[in-house]
Amino acid sequence: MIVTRRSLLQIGGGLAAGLLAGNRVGAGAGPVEIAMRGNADGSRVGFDPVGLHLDPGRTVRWVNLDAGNAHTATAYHPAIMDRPQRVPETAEPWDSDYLFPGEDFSLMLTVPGVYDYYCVPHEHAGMVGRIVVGEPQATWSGYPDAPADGAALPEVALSGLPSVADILEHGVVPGRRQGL
Ligand SMILES: [Cu+2]
Repeated sequence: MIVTRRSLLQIGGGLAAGLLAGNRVGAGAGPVEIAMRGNADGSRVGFDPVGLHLDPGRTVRWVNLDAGNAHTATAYHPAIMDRPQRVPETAEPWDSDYLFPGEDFSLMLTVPGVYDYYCVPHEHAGMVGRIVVGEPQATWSGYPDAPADGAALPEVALSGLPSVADILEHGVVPGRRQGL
């Protein structure tokens, strides 16, 4: 897993929306963008898309397109604020730290599996996301809806995660964008 430092945003526009036409996002092209969106008072926030199916080795770039709020993209992992592990066992956890409006954070995902992540200040508002890397394997059984350690996420977070089946079927699952 390779992390690059966040950098100032250069808005290309419509990159995430452009993914909606396709199925699984194939290897080869540039970073796949996930927008961080929100309204002025932070009561409605989210990742868009909220679900992605990627080939191993693809880079994801979270971009804060929300003018009014800082956001993070943070792996569910015991090493980061002692949360339940919801990324593949051999994957390194990540935390983007706070991204202010216009900032972004990039990460290459190489280990196949299901990655669940959240926004530290907005998990309580259901700001979570899920990325599936590679083809499902039998060794994924029980994951991610029954983590081995039995620790549960807040209901608002669990209900915000798209199902693995939906992600595999559609490749890209758009986030909630009404009013954002
Ligand atoms: Cu947030």
